[in-house]
Amino acid sequence: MLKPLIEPFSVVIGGPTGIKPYKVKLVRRLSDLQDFFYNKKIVEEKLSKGENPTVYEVYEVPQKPVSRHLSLAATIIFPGKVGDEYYFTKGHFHEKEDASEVYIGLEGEGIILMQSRSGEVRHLKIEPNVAVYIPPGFAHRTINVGSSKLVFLAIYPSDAGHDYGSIVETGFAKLVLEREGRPVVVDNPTA
Ligand code: PAN
Ligand code: ZN
Repeated sequence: MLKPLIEPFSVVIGGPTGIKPYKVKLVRRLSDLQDFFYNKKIVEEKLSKGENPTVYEVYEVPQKPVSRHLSLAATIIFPGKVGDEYYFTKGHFHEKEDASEVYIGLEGEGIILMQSRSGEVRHLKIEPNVAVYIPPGFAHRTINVGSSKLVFLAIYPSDAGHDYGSIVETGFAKLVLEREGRPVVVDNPTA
């Protein structure tokens, strides 16, 4: 039987939401990331003073979660740090182990940290005119190491799913910290 046709569509890249139009907006504030930054004391201090800045936003055009579809999402990570640790996304494994992903840099400068289930770590730069391939089996987190917002487009199988729990449990083996005004990738002492 023929599968029903999905209407082709396009989005415009750029502007404050990264893509337009979008279907779903997600906002991640400091309080949502409490379990992810390594210096939990600083997070607690900020939150107790009523500081709860937006760390990143995601604007998605999801499709039905079936394997023949691809979803699009723009992520905007604002510039900032918790102590010396740059703002980042939570990071996740795809629930579907064979799901890969492509990120395309649109604005700003960042680092994508990738880590396999067996602990192998890779990191690559993301910036405008750079596309990064994230192979199956690598958890991925994006870090904004610049002084302006980092914007990138993600294209991924719609049924990939997001496993955040493993990252909370084990943490990434590396942290991206500011040292003398520059980003460095160092071992995570708490992982
Ligand atoms: C991206 C991410 C997005 C936000 O669209 O979901 O950058 O990061 P977290 O999901 O880790 O909060 C992607 O990798 N989708 O699969
Ligand atoms: Zn992903």
